[in-house]
This record gives sequence, structure tokens and C-alpha cells, in this order.
Amino acid sequence: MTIENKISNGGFEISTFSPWIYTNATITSEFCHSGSFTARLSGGSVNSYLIHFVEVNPPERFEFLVSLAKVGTNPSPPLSLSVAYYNASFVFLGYGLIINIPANQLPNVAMKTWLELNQTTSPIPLGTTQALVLINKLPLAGSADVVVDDVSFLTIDSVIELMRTTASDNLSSGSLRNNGINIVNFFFQ
Ligand SMILES: [Ca+2]
Repeated sequence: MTIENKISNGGFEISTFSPWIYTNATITSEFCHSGSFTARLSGGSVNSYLIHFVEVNPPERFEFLVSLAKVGTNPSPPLSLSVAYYNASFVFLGYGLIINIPANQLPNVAMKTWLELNQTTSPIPLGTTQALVLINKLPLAGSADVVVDDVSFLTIDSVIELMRTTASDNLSSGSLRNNGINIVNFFFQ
């Protein structure tokens, strides 16, 4: 089975961000979830984010995967990860997924552990031609940098045979379908 990842350069292995749109982010070879490179979002009181547009076609559904960790001993900042649907004129049609990660929830990359998220999007509204995938590090004074690697956006048919490796054993998630939007709030027990 061919597995199509609609995210280009999701592992940042070309050592640049292309075609990602980014703010307050760098590529580093100091850490990686796989390969040799990873994206590093600046911590602290700034807003840091990665954006990637992907072409989509209703009625596709997707599996969104990303690996996250923090750098250093400071608390990790809160993050909001989302998938938003648009038509060809960039008119917003709805959210497919919202993942909220509160502050101080990410493992320290120095411990060789990453938070590996794997979530399904809600169905794409009719008229959708593109999805905006946003990894948004929210401001929190004194918070750690965040490393991001192996971002994937796979069609559901592609992932049926994939082993689902969601968050670690000590992680719980509360999932709420609200008007068809898959909203996930992660927290450690
Ligand atoms: Ca990588």
C-alpha cells in the first residue's frame, strides 16, 4: 500500500523550512525524532509557529501525526495544533482538528522521549480545496523551546495498516466532538 503524506518536508530533512511558513523557528541538527534535523520553536513570551497548506479533496479524512518535545529544564509552553479547511478563495469553512496541549506537558528531549501525537480529522466540508495545518507555540514567559519533527498528514486509507502509536502510556486524552470538530485536550495524569 502506498502511503501518501500530504505534508512536504515534514521531517525537515532538507535542512530548510520550504514549503513551511514559519515564525520564531529554526532548523537544528542538535536533536531529531528521526533523520538528522528537526524544527525548533522559540520558547518564552513570543508566539512561534509553523504553517503548511495541503491540497485536499472531499470526502477525504486524514490522520495527523507529529512528534514534540521540549529543550532544557524550563516548563514547556502551551501549544495549539489545528487543521482548518478553506476553499480556493481562502474562505474559512471549518476546523478538522484542534489539539490543545497545556503548559508543562512535553517531555525533555534530553531524555530521548517525545510526545507522539496521532489524531484523526473530522470530515472535510464540501467545497474544501485546501487545509491549513498549524503548529502554534503560545507565549509563556520563561518557557522552554519546543522541537517538532515527523509531521504527517495521511489519508485515512493510508493509515489503516499503520500501527497507531499515540502518546505514551502515562498520557490521557479527552476527546470531544463538537459540531463535528475533533477537539482533543491532552494532559498527564
Ligand atoms: Ca527529522
